[in-house]
Amino acid sequence: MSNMTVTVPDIGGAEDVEIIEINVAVGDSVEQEQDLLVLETDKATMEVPCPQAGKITAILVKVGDKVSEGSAIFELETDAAPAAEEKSEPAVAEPPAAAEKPAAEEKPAAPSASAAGQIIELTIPDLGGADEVTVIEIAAKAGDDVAEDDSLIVLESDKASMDIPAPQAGVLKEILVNVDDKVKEGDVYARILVSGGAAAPAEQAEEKPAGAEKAAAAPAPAADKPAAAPAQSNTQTLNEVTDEKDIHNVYAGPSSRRLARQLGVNLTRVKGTGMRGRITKDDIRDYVKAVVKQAESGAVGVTGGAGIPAVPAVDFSQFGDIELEKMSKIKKVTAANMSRAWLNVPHVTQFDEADISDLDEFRKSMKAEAEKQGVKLTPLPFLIKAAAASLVAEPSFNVSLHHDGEHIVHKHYVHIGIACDTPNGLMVPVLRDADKKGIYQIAREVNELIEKARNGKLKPNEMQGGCFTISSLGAIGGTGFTPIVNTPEVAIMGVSKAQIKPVWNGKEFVPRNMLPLTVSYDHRAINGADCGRFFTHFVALMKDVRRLVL
Ligand code: CAO
Repeated sequence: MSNMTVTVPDIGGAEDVEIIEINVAVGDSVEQEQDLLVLETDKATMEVPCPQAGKITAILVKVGDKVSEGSAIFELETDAAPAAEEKSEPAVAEPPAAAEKPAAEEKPAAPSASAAGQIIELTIPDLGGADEVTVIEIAAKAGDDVAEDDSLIVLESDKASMDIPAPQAGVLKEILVNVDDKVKEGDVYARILVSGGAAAPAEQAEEKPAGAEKAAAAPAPAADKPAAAPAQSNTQTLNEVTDEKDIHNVYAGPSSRRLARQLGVNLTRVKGTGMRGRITKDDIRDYVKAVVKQAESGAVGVTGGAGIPAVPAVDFSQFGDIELEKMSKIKKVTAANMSRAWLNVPHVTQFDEADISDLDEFRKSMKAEAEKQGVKLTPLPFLIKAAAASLVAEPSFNVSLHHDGEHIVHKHYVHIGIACDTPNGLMVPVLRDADKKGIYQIAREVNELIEKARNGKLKPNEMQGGCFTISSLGAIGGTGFTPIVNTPEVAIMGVSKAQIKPVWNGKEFVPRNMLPLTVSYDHRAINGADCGRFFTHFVALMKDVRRLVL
């Protein structure tokens, strides 16, 4: 049994490096090479491993302390004979695997003043002895204006992650590596058009036009062999991160951690979308945007319902095999819109059926003619036309709530949204002035909008300004559903599959083609009687489309 003082190993010459995590407590039994604490510089995180197995008897530092090579950090009781105590010194001084030297922490030297206006190649700096490392994040793209020190790419070895910063401000011309690429010191990873003229050792970043063999925007050479930390997976799935105390398990690079600190973001609450769930700077920004948006929507007069408890995170892998699929942007936006509408709008859904026997007969009789004109005549254009006419007849439906919560916005235009199922998710293109258009024109324009939606070609203005949405699952099936109001609209129609049903005509049951319909509305803006009038009018138009021309 002997005691030894564990000191900070060679960290590549970095001074006053901050302790960001302490992973052990007094009394803990530790293995050789187990992570004891994590250091972080501006550009790199480093794990400091235990030089040999034993028991922690004292922790001599705390999170936030600044340390350098040789700083005492722990007292360790080991099983080794006292004589071995001397041996413990080299174990620390020559750690088996302390964090890789934070090569990127040493700022890559800026190109020479004469490089201003020139395109230079940026190379992977000294990796502190690591042969090859993986590119795990591309933090900028061609065309970006980057400031000096902005992170361009992030590299990761088994033991450490490193931001590779821009040596000087400029316009990024090209990134020559991809995520997952393996790189080594000296590899060219980007080309940058230097904007400033800050003087710096010219040899650090030679100008390409000058015919340099190899640009070297590398940081100062690492004098020492890096210490590598013990192997430890930093992989952290979202579901595992549930508590503040998990902060040291959060998988994020130094620049992300720094940004989180600057913005006061608790990283355990941020979902990582990078490789293996790594939290990127964009994830932090998205998190902040979402929080701000949520806070703002809660402050608007017509909304409410704050303080809804979050659904607890679940690690589904404990129940069986799973795989994570990244949601498309559209699906994420839809999810946010749906939650917002569901939480803010007091919904009422009314049900009815329209007898479309005559309409369907007429439609089918016109199909061939329509096709000659390049128009696909489904029930949808008739539904749109009838909805537009009903909005004109019942203007109480053609409104929105003003965000001040004190006004109703009456619309003197009739634009109809069409919920459209696309490979990327649900989109709602908007047909403008539907009340002023004939069935063929509506059919043609709607088909164009649907095609654009499915090809991802819709422009933002083609998805804006709707007064009322029609969501048709008629081609798929079902007898009815309760659609969610597409805010800031106040009503939406759900169309299900038409079926021949026996209908009592006063004397006998006759087979009629009945179309099941629902209308969900925002009860703050619309009352049941308004909906009754609107819906009855709509159903009457569908039963006898001749009324549409009246
Ligand atoms: N009852 C019976 N048949 C119907 C019908 C209905 N209500 N609606 C459409 N059909 C028929 C059409 O007539 C067509 O058959 P024919 O070619 O023989 O005439 C066939 O079904 C296919 O129609 P379609 O789907 O190509 O075209 P559409 O105009 O009916 O619908 C669109 C277009 C964009 C609304 C639809 O394709 C779609 O994406 N719907 C999904 C909407 C959605 O996901 N909503 C979200 C639900 S939650 O709010």
